Amino acid sequence: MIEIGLVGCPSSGKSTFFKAATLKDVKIASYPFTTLEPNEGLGYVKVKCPCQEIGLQEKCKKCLNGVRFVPVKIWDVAGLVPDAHLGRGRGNAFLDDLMQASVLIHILDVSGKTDSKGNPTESFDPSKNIEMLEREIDYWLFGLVKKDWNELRKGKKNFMETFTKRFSGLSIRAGHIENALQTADLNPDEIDKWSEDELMLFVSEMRKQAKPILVFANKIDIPEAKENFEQLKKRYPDIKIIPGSAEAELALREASIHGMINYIPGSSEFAVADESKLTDKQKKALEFLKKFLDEHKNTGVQECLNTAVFDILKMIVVYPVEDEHKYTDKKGNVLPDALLLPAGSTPKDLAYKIHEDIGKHFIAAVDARTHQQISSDYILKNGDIISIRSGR
Ligand SMILES: Nc1nc2c(ncn2[C@@H]2O[C@H](COP(=O)(O)OP(=O)(O)OP(=O)(O)O)[C@@H](O)[C@H]2O)c(=O)[nH]1
Ligand SMILES: [Mg+2]
Repeated sequence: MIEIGLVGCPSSGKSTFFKAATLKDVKIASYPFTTLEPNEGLGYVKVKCPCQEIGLQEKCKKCLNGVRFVPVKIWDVAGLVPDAHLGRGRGNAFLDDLMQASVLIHILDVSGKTDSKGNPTESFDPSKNIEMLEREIDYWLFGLVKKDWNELRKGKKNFMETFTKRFSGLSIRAGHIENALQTADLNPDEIDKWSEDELMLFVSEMRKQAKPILVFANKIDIPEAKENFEQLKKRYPDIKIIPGSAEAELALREASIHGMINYIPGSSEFAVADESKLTDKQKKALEFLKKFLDEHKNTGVQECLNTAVFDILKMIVVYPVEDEHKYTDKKGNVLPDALLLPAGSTPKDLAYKIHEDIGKHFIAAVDARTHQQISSDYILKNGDIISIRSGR
């Protein structure tokens, strides 16, 4: 399953984002280091279910009016502060917990009302935290790389072998390491001549490759946040920055669970179920949320998850079925599964994703829309509905 890590300074709203996305009951508070142990939960990316297009909307039990939610794993950890690599705050060792994630969402408080340590302040420049966070992650990786450095310099270990092994649990693969070497223009055979700065450059490139970071400009509901967000966009044109409010998404999701409103995560509107049952306080809160959505279109939380998975990781959704005529599994469930696969995947990759045995005994694949057999090197498209024939 795709794993997404939430990182950021204390009190930036990581747990609020996590709770809004997963509905797991985690602690949220305005003091730094509310979260110490990592929280792990299921969130969802939102896609259009193909059931409508194939005329099976009535029979599809897996979507909400044509909106399908595909699960992803989300991690929420302790806050990262400047000089965490020197042991400040909670240090950076907890990054181990979320580094299986293949993409990171930096939850950044853009209101300017908390500093890098999560303490209340006024007019703090949030851009300071963007580079700080990258630097602290780099220092953490640098610490791991240094464990092998001496032996590598003495030629006692093989570079690729050592690092692919050291980083295998962190979702950093050989391709990431090779690309980092190339971008940094460094030759592993000359590692004995690398300076510490060059080693850091390699680490930083590896982080960019293996742990791309998307920024969620949180607390946009606070008036000062808008100006800060505009400044950030100008200053970092190459970084994807999505504005929003985790608190607004959480309030909408909770109101929805309690039956007060009908709200589909990521929507720009909601409908009040029964106005006569609302207290004055609830009415006021819902008015605030309506105004927020009118102004900002959405809360940004769903957009962040979708951007991370589809724009940054470049995944596609494929629907495996057993009966390509009825678009069902053996039990008759319409479009029973929606699987996330990297763009460029083939039917055989899909077979392996369904089950190792199905992959091993793969015979052929059929495109359920056309009923045509597709070749084993066919590149799957987003939204494909595929039946795999296997000799298992
Ligand atoms: N105004 C506003 N406040 C928010 C928003 N999101 C979170 N907060 C508040 O920010 C404070 C910190 O939220 P948390 O979710 O606990 O922050 P965290 O990043 O998990 O903090 P640590 O676990 O201490 O690192 C809480 O008081 C939240 O209610 C938002 O979108 N708008
Ligand atoms: Mg927290």
